[in-house]
Amino acid sequence: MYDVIVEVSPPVDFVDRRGVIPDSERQALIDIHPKGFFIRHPPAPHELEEALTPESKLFQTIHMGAAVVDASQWELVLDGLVERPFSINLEQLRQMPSKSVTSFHECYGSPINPPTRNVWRIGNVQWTGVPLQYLLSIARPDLERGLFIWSDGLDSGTFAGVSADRYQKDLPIEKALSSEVLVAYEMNGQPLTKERGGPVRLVVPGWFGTNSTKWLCHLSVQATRSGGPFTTAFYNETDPADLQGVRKRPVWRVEPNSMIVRPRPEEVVLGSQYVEGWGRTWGADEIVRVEVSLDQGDTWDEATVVPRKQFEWQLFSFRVPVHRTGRYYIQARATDKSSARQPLVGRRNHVPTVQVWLESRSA
Ligand SMILES: Nc1nc2c(c(=O)[nH]1)N[C@H]1C(S)=C(S)[C@@H](COP(=O)(O)O)O[C@H]1N2
Ligand SMILES: [Mo]
Repeated sequence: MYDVIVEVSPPVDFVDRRGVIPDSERQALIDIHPKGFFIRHPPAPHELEEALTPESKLFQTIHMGAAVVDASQWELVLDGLVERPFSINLEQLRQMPSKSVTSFHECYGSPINPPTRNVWRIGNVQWTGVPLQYLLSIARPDLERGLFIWSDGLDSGTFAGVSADRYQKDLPIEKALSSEVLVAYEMNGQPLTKERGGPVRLVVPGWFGTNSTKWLCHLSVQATRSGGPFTTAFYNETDPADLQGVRKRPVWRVEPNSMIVRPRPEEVVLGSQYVEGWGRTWGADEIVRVEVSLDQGDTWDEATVVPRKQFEWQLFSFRVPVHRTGRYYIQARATDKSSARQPLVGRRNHVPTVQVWLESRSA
């Protein structure tokens, strides 16, 4: 069930956290600036052409304000239901075995609105840092009782009328122990900026961005889910599998999704035999199939999908024969390896539509 925990000896200079003052790691916080909710929207899908999204085109989501952190004071505490609680500084973290994971990065969107509108807060980047699995192998969690790992950010403030002394999320220990989850200090080969959650953030590939705690300072193995607002009041949604619409589930795994990059919306496509294009598709599980429709879902043609490496978004391309010129509505629908498929309407991940005009070349 879990990836194997190998025995790792703690470097001698680790601070043993037993008996250390609670929350002392929060002293690395200098300020919250600017305060309050902040979204930087990504450009439209047809402008997200790069395989690896540059920093300038990657969205940002900040609930309570951006933490200004003194990197020289920064500490990461790992405690809770573990045999060897410890803390490390930035230098010690950087000396540990690191790895890079390329992953799509997607924001769930507003945790307050119902998830029916397609929101375009998506990108694909490379993260570098220490596998959380490695840090846990030093701390040695009690896997009988420790079912979750809580992560704290240094930020505090108010979001949607709710005050919180920290941004706190939780992950089931199975996900925390899978090899892709990183305690990251670089994105696209550059140190994390303040707005990205620097100096250090959690990265949870395959799961919604909300789980990737920025300005990380504390990880704690716990028996239950976290009781903070970002795991209770916000970021639980109605489970679409419950026909009564009652059961809730945490906003964790990303459902299959796709975007059409080419043609562009309202593009006039020349030629009278094919509609060609490409896009990106992603989800918690690898996407194994993308179908394209030009007739609002009556018929679907197979697109070609590039197999996934790590957790990156996947390229799909299509060339659908047509028999007339005029207006077309292009839709793309992704299916993942567990047969989960994008719905046509009514969910945040419902199929995108791009309208184009086909004109014969001689026109
Ligand atoms: N500490 C902290 N971590 C956070 C947030 C936050 O407000 N505070 N926002 C979360 C949300 S909802 C998303 S989508 C991602 C966004 O990461 P980015 O701004 O680097 O794109 O960070 C997550 N981690
Ligand atoms: Mo988000």
